[in-house]
Amino acid sequence: MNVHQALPAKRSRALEPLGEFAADVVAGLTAKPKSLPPKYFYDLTGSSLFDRITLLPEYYPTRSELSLLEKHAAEMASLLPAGAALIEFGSGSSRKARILLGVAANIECYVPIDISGDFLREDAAKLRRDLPNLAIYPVAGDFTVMSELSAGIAASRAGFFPGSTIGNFEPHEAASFLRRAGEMLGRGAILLVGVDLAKSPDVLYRAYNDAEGVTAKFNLNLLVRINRELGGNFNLTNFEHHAFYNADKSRIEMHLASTKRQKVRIGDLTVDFRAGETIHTENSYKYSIESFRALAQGSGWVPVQVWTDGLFSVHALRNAAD
Ligand code: SAH
Ligand code: AVI
Repeated sequence: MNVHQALPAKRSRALEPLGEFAADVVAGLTAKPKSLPPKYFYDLTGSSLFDRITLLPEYYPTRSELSLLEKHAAEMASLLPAGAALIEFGSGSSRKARILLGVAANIECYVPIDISGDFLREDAAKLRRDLPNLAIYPVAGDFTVMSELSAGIAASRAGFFPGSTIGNFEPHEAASFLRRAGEMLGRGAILLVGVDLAKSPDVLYRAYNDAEGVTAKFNLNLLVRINRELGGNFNLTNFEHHAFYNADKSRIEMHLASTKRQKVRIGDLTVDFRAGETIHTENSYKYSIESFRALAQGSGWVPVQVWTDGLFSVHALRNAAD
């Protein structure tokens, strides 16, 4: 597991040597069009802001998925083998895993993987207090760079990838992720994946443009993080949250739009912005049940079962690859 490394706060004005965060920021802000990878939303503040998003009236995906899990957890758990290790990709506050763990006596240990290391450690401490009989092995790192898990983790593994975090990948990246997850979990393994569904553009628009402005704060926190960790001087009042549904690509796009022509410094790098120019910060792809099944089948997985309320879906997939 490649543990996420960023430059320590204000350490280097010259951005040398480049940590992974610094290198990705330089690459993204010198590219045309400008973009930044969404995985950098999640420092301690970003993870807490995401938790607030999940409670917003407009953000239906979490409510939908929680109620699907509450209704069908026993059936989902019955697909997992005895003595399984449950590996969660992007565990956040583990709220959804708690539902499965509550009914699945067949789960021997829980392995939450998350890039937001401080948040992950706090969450694991709470889980250990609440579930003292469960072995918990948190892994702080990037789940797109997965290598072998520690040998101590049970050989029969099940994967859990809720939240529609898979929608934050480009479809070809989602396919590569599914292939790598298959290698990590082993032949015959079950993967439970939460996938948001395409629906009315108005409902989608509101989910990413909440009235309270929490999603805007979540998006802008990326600039706060660059200022703090990489010595940037973004003035937050000169950038706006933009989120809209791109129907051709079946995805919500999030951007940070420069409200005027300006220069921003990040260490020694100077970045020019035109008025209205944006940094593309996230895509959130929306699938149909059939389009997601086709993606999974093309990546070595056999669809076993799907649970849906029409807004959101949870798929059980079985790994068919060697
Ligand atoms: N599973 C939770 C949280 C979803 S939010 C839920 O369903 O509510 C997405 C989570 O994935 C965040 O906790 C974020 O820190 C984590 N994450 C995003 N990109 C990641 C990456 N490349 N590697 C590891 N974790 C990542
Ligand atoms: C984690 N991920 C699936 C969320 C989403 O809906 O794409 C992140 C998010 N971005 C804005 N609001 C929530």
